[in-house]
Amino acid sequence: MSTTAARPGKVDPYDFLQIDALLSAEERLLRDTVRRFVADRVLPDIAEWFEAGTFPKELVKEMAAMGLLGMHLDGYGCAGTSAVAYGLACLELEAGDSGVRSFVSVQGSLAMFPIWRFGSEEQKQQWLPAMAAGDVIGCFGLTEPDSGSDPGSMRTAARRHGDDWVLNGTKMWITNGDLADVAVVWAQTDDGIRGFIVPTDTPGFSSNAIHRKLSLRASVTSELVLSDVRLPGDAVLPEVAGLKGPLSCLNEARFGILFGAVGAARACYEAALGYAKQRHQFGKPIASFQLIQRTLVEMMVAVNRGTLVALHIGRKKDDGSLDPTHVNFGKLDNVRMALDVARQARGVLGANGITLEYPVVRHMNNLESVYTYEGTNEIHTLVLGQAITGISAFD
Ligand code: TGC
Ligand code: FAD
Repeated sequence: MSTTAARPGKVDPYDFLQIDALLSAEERLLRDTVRRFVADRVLPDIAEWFEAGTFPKELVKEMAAMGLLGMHLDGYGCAGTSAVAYGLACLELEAGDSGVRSFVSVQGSLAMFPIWRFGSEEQKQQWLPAMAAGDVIGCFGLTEPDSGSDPGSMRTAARRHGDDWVLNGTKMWITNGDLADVAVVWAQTDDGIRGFIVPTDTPGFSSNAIHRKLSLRASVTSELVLSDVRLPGDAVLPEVAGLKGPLSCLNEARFGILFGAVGAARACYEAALGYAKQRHQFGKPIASFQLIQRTLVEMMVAVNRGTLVALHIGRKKDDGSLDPTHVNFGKLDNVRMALDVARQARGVLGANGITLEYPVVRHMNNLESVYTYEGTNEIHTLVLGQAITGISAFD
């Protein structure tokens, strides 16, 4: 019979459960490459970008060169990585800032994915290689001023005029809106909700940046206005009609978020652990106080648990056994976990916890958006409620 002796000091506080060992060498290499990029190119300037409310557009081509745009898609200039590899990239990017991960999520999972999954061969050839290369930036217009959690109630409409389509409506809270060269816009038609590829220089299309945000400040969020936007007949995505089109895209982006949120949580935990060991009060490091140790342990356990949940869901996606509701589970639990960890870390940092000198309050504020977008906490709860009871709370 073997016994496991306690080995105090032998565990790694930054990888307590040795989750690293569950990754392949290729996955670790990818993870380390993105982590280095974040350390070199994001962390030195992120506080300034956040404070100024600017997105670092200069990073787009660099992220494209690393294969991060549409990275889990095959062909058309995309890297074709596994789902887990895509998740790990999102985790590392969001350990830098949710805004950087948001850019990658929207470009790859919300703008490129619908073209890749539901587009014609001509549409794929026209748009995907340029988007993977970062030469064309995309956005995804689903939400409207009066239609958020219930996208089926959208008012934006596309009507046939001869062979053309004419779109009218307003989309709200659109990530990358002002940066975008192309928008994937979802609109009501006589055949139900359809997706349209809208070049943003089409007459009648305009975007207005949303200012005064206190969250995701290093990310562009916009209103899109479509006023008699006339598009050729082949602007519609031919392979899908109905709400399942945009909801399929959300599965992809939510998958990136359930990994990404762990990155933000990890960054907050590591900041709190480092701070607690060097900050002295009452003649000793605050890390020596039992209440602070409990807080640090709660954070550490939460981050390890969230990482395992993400990895499990990622492995299921890769082996084809994933149910979409597993993604709802991961988005619900990992984002609320990350927000909770960020708030605990902020407390450990005391007054320093409210400044941009440390990453914690920036992550905490960002996570308030992550909690709301891609389906709120309540929406994911109700989807899971339906999954386990068989009763829809939406009908
Ligand atoms: P419901 O009647 O349940 O379904 C309508 C049709 O859709 C199908 N479906 C799905 N298909 C694929 N994946 C899923 N997860 C799906 N869930 C449902 C369903 O089978 C049905 O198909 P069919 O063929 O029978 O017509 O739809 P509902 O109207 O009751 O709504 C369900 C609900 C509330 C869960 C859904 O509307 C929802 O998820 N609402 C939340 C909206 C949301 O998440 N919006 C996000 C906007 S994009 C964004 O936030 C980007 S942030 C980006 C960033 O910066 O990172
Ligand atoms: P509402 O739907 O009005 O919800 C308000 C409150 O009511 C929430 O707490 C909600 O959970 C609750 N609620 C609603 N319905 C129910 C119910 N049936 N039962 C219980 N509670 C309920 N959208 C895009 O299309 N593209 C983007 O790129 C994009 N980027 C975004 C970026 C940012 C920074 C933000 C903040 C949002 C973005 N969104 C985007 C919009 C986002 O998806 C919506 O904000 C989200 O879906 C919620 O919609 P809402 O804000 O209208 O809230």
